Amino acid sequence: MKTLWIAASLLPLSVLAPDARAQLHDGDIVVRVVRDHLAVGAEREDGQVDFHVRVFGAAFGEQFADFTNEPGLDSGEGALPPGSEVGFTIRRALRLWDGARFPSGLEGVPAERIQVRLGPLGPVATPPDDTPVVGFAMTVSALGELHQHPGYTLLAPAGPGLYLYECELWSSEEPIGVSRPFWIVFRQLGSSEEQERAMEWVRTHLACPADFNADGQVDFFDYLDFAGAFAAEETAADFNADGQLDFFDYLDFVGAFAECE
Ligand SMILES: [Ca+2]
Ligand SMILES: [Ca+2]
Repeated sequence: MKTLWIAASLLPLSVLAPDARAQLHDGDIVVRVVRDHLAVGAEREDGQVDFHVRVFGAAFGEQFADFTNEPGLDSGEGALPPGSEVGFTIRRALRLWDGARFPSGLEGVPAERIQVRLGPLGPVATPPDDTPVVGFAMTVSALGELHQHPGYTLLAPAGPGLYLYECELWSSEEPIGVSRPFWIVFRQLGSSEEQERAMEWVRTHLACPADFNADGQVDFFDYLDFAGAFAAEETAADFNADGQLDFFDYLDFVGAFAECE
């Protein structure tokens, strides 16, 4: 059963499945199985899912002070094994935007932490240092859908600024691997223009799509892995995610590689 499910997810269509089957919710993080691992992305206007999107934004205080339950996680129906669980791991401490970057060292860690809970699940909080914190698991419906909005609370002193939260998703189904890291830039007061700048910085510096082997570095090994996947006509080499494997994918990869290296 598990094997069959994974096998079905290996079909090229699953990468680019048009979402006739799903009512995805605007702005949510889309969760799917791509090949043999979880993947996150965002729905495009044409209804396909762009798995290069790994940076998301949210603002505290739109309904309650220091709180937001956006962005949610949304898979659409039939995207995940029914009855399985999807959980998250917070990969590191928060970082505070300094106007030009999110410092990687611990000097960039603010006094604030973000607490995550969903009804009776949690709470868990971002760590004070870069020791990962395993969060809670959420159950996939009998229809194979996960749609949840965990609540995020910015803890005292809850000062203004842009906070970088880094996490990954895992599945209770063993053959399904962990997602690549993804990021949420939370805004406490301040301007959405500055938030967009911060998100762009994360896209360029932390979430480069040319990091093909997802080890956080963009180097020649990514090129080798991409070239190998391309030669083997693997779905992952459909770099511009248009459902075709062609020279444009190669060009796009080389372009992204040059941009991030
Ligand atoms: Ca890499
Ligand atoms: Ca393509």
